[in-house]
Amino acid sequence: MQTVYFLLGSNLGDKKTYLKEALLQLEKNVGRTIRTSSIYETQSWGVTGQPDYLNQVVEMETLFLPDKILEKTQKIENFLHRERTKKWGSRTIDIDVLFFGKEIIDLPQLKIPHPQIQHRLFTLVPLNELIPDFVHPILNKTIQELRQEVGDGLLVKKIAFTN
Ligand code: PH2
Ligand code: MG
Ligand code: MG
Repeated sequence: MQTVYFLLGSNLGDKKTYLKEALLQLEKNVGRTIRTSSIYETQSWGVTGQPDYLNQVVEMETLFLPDKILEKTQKIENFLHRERTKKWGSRTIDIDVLFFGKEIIDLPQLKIPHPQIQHRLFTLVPLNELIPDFVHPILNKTIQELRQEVGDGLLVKKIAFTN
């Protein structure tokens, strides 16, 4: 059994529903949810002029190995109408593996920890809600420390839904 952290992101269509559906599909196909972060409205990182995202981190326990998890998350993305156009293009759903326990994986198709974690407030803020003291296995800093160091200047706002 391993603990895996996913980042969910959506900036196209009914974003909140896509996050919810992605979580249901992960529970059906990948593992059991331990905790979820709040949902955040975040300004698009890397490409300007795109709609804001909703982002959320999910903590799960799983029996699957990372390559199998990648296969499953890609299937879920396709099922939820993900179209792969340009790099960082708007998408109904993006499911990224952030951490798989403390394991380090460096394959052409899969890098864990996710190589961009330390540059992105939209990832570090929800992650910091769940695991502030988790030490990044490559950078050897806690999430809290990384969160304090990053300054991409983009808004990350917690949102409360009424249902
Ligand atoms: N994902 C990206 C690129 N930019 N910006 C925000 N705010 N949230 C994302 O999930 C995101 C992004 C590539 O996957
Ligand atoms: Mg992504
Ligand atoms: Mg992705």
